[in-house]
Amino acid sequence: MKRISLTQHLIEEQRQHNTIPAELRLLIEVVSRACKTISHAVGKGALGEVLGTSDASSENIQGEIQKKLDIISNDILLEANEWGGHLAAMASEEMESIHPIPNRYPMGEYLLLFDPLDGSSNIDVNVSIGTIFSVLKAPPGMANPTEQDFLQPGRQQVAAGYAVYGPQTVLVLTTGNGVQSFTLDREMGSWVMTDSRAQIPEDTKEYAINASNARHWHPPVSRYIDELQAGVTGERGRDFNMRWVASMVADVHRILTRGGIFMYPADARDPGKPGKLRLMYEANPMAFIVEQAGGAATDGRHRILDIQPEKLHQRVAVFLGSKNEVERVTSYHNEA
Ligand code: AHM
Ligand code: MG
Repeated sequence: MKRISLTQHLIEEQRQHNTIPAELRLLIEVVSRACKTISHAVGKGALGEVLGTSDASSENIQGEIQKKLDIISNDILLEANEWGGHLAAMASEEMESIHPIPNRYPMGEYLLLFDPLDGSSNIDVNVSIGTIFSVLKAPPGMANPTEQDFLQPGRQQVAAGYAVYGPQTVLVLTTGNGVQSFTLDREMGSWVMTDSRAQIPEDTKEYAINASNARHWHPPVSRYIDELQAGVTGERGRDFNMRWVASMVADVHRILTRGGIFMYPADARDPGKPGKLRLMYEANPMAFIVEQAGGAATDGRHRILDIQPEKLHQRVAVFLGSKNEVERVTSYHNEA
């Protein structure tokens, strides 16, 4: 088998399609290197004394208790990306405000956003977790980056990806020309392309939702799930299977591999809080990847990539994956 490394892929993309300027290539290489370091820390588990919560008082901006690995991963990404000269600023799910590049380093033209370790509830139980990232261009003429500069709709992303730390460590990437996957060769320390064009089937018999919230769901979600659960004798005329890892990276990775629909809807608990997932760090990068693989992603009514963000840490309802299912549940919302 001819092995194509991440570096070779990026250079060839740059040559053939001109979609990856040199600075963006450098940025992606640095992020992917940071993911290797995080993968290593994750893999050590209790031996590296990296499990558990950081300390009793440590909460992130969302009011969630931070795990040691959340903080370690955040620091790894910040340190790796500060000095390369390709970024103007970063923003993270784990930090209240944006992180401008320190004055001692040159300022580049990109903005990097990340969820350093997604699936925090799975860290201590040895279940797949991951890193999600999104890259935007800084607005032209920007001098000192502010939060406002990050508030661009997801369709303006120039790259997005995730690394999933599971039985294998896999990096999934899009720069707007399809979706490629790279598996970490742990002995060589290199990313090797293992899928050059991921495609999500339009139809599926598998869905993912946290069903413990069923009593809070809005009617369009209940209607859709009831239909799936009615199985072969119901309206859909076939059985559907359910999977829920509770790490978005792992659930999305399964969908990218064999299809499915992933849902984290808004519900009746708190009308001012639309869903759990964050638009800028989770929904946008995943929506970009899913669309590039032939799938669809909506908030129940609108395309996620068209949402104009109002806040850095904004939450959003998410329905993504196999196109025909996403369109169906979206139509139920729009009829209601
Ligand atoms: P996190 O970023 O704090 O880890 O939260 C996001 C995670 C997603 O990965 C996952 O889909 C979801 O939260 C699971 O939520 P729940 O615990 O309600 O099932
Ligand atoms: Mg997350």
